Order: sequence, then structure tokens, then C-alpha cells
Amino acid sequence: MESQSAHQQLIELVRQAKRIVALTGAGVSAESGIPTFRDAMDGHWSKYKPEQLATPQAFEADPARVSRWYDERRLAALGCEPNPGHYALAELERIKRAQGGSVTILTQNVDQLHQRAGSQEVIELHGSIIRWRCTRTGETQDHVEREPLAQDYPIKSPNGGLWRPDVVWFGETLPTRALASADLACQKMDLYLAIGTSGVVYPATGFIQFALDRDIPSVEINPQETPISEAFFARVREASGVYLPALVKALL
Ligand code: BV8
Repeated sequence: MESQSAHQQLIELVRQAKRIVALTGAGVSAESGIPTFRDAMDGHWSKYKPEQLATPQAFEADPARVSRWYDERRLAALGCEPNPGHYALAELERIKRAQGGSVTILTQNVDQLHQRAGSQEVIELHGSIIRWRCTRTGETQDHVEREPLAQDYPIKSPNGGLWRPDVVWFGETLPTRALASADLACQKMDLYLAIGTSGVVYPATGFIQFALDRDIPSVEINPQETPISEAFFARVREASGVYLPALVKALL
């Protein structure tokens, strides 16, 4: 936030709001120890770009490599805990629900940490790496076991297909129901937050347009500037795991 008075202004915006929509990205999970998407390629994955592996073409070309990458990320997510930023958003939802309002989280994250922190209204725009899907039948299974899904990859499904992570890859369309629910929430909202996202992935980053078109206040919470920072009504240059708990505490 540019200044203390702007911080007070934001507290009042959140206090007055009845229907809040929060778009969250990998930055919200950073303080849980999950590398952000653009930094995700550490170790032996550093020779790839995530956009190269998170595509149907990459899975087609090398299903073993892509399945292994996702299973490692699944295990990493299961080994992490929600951080104070996740818990603060769940608390904010409880506060707003008690007042007859709502907090709808549109998450680009696939780690399910919002749900594990207690948030109820979470729309997974890009799916989940905890859930895997058969490429032939579309059957899905949740995998919360803390060991690798297989010794050898790719993982054959019993119906002659392969198991793939139930995530939205680049070039794949987002789940229709998720998009419809997100649109509905954005049409009813009176405050839009974009937290921990670099604002480069579509259509997720496009939801701010609902706020701009309806002249609804929009706030970006991110220690760094992003390509869409200027579009927001206000900007908070702080980590979500630090700022969100302070914001929610100020409401009580
Ligand atoms: C689609 C799942 C129809 C897999 C992901 C219009 C214009 C241009 C391009 C397109 C367009 N429409 C479609 C496209 C193509 C593409 C796209 O957007 N490309 C981009 C790269 C230009 N979109 C698609 O393909 C989408 N499908 O639209 O279908 C179609 C298809 C083709 C062409 C036209 C139409 C599907 C997109 C979904 C891809 N799947 N994830 C997986 O996770 O492996 S996206 C991936 O990026 C993750 O979900 C990730 O969450 C998401 C966005 O990244 P961020 O979350 O923002 O993370 P990032 O690391 O980038 O940034 C972290 C931020 O956190 C930073 O700003 C940092 O400063 C901040 N931060 C760090 N620490 C903290 C913090 N903030 C707060 N607190 C902290 N402590």
C-alpha cells in the first residue's frame, strides 16, 4: 500500500464489502514453501520452462517426464501446510458469511491449500494436482497418499488409458462450470482482490475487467509490480502471508 492512509482506506473497503472476489495465484502459496509457478523449475527441472511441460503436447511427446513432474509437485503440495495468508482468507469468508455476505476465491493454484485452510467457496480455475484423470474414460481419482503414485511413469489406467493430473494445461480450455461460477461471482461482487499472481495467464487475469467495467474497487496484493498493476484501484506491495492476517485482524 502506498501509504498508511491508503492502508486504512483498504481496511474500510474490505469492511464495507459484502461480496468479495479474490483471484489468487502461486504467490499465495509461496510462504507455504511451494515455489511460484514462474520459479517452479528448480533442481533438475530448471532446464525446462513450466509452459513447456504444462501442455498437452508435452504430455503427448513424453508422458513419463510430465507425469513424474506433476507427481513430484503433488507430493510437494501434500508436504506443505497452508500459510497465514490462506487462513486469513478463510477467516475473512467466515466474517463475511456471518454478515450475510461472501468471499469467493478464484484460484489459479492447483495445490488445494485454500480448501485445507478452511475456505469453502473455492473455484479451481486450473484444476488440481491432487486429482488425476484417466485419459480414456475421464474418470478422476484423488491421490492424497504421501508416496509416489508409481515406480515407473507414465501410469497406466485400468481402462487402457493413462493417468494425467486433472489440471488445465496451456492450450486447454478451463472447466465450463468453473468459468460460469467465476463469471457469476464477478457479476455480483463489490470488491475484487488479485493476490499473489503475476497477472499474465488468461482467461484468469481477465476477471479484473468485470471490476473495471462495473467501476468496482480492485486491489492488487503482491510484493512485486505486475504488467496489470496500473489497472487496479489500489496496490499493496506486501507478502500475502503477512498482509492478509493484519487486514483481517483490523476488521475484528
Ligand atoms: C485457454 C495449471 C482457450 C497447470 C496453469 C489471451 C492472450 C494471451 C494468451 C492467451 C489468451 N488466451 C489464452 C491464452 C493462452 C494461455 C495464456 O494465458 N498464456 C500466457 C502465458 C500468455 N492460456 C491458456 O492456454 C488457458 N487456456 O485460454 O483456453 C485458448 C487456448 C489457446 C489460445 C486461446 C484460447 C489455460 C491457462 C491455464 C494454464 N495452466 N496451471 C500447472 O499448474 O502446472 S497456469 C499457471 O500459471 C499456474 O496455474 C499459475 O498459478 C498460473 C499463473 O501464474 P501465477 O499464479 O501468477 O504465478 P507466477 O509464478 O506467474 O507469479 C507469482 C506471483 O506471486 C508473482 O507476481 C510474485 O511477485 C508474487 N508473489 C511471490 N511471493 C508472494 C507473492 N505475492 C504475494 N505474497 C507473496 N509472498
